[in-house]
Amino acid sequence: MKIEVLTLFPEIYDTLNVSVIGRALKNGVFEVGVHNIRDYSSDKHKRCDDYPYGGGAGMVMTPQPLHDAITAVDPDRKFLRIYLSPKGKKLEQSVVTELASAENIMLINGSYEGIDQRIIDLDVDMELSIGDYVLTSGDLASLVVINAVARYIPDVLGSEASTDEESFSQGYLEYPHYTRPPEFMGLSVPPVLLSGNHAEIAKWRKNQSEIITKEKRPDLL
Ligand code: 4F9
Repeated sequence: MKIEVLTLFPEIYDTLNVSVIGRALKNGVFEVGVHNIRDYSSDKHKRCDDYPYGGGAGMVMTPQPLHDAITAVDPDRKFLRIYLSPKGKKLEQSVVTELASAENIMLINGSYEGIDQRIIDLDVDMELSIGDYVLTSGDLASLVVINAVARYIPDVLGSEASTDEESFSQGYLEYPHYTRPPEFMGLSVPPVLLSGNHAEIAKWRKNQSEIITKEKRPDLL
């Protein structure tokens, strides 16, 4: 998979070079290209924002640098072009797995009050929100999308890790985990997990998933 990111703050994406995602990028398991929208501004001061028509607070990103960046990076419209916005479709695990099946994804990041609507009308395939709150730019949302999607690319997670028993994968929250020691600060590991009886362990985990989901997220049931 190739992900192209358009942003005014390319340094934010330096954090992609650490941990699980950093290892996958270093190994070429997938690719992320980061492009500075400012480089495409034809303004003599490289400006990318201007006052909103109709008045009001804040600035709006002008269409020219965005349109030129988008069409330079994706001249043949091979990318699923996503604009990160609180007005978008809400990101959830089912959307993540859908996106993971795309070959090419472009993440377009607005700053300030947002981008000129004509860019959304002309150049964007999908608006995506990571939740009902406002950020200073779409970039942290893009990092969330990259991280969540990358986990479904083969070879990103080590062979020990799996996406099919975790929270949301079967419509339930995941069961609790324990490791050594068997007793910590007076709290014991549930004995069934030490029993070696795999059928009983599976039954306990399924039951725990149901109890926890009912208690914490009844909306999922
Ligand atoms: C994007 C918020 C996606 C939530 C973009 C300001 C945003 C956002 N999900 N906030 N710009």
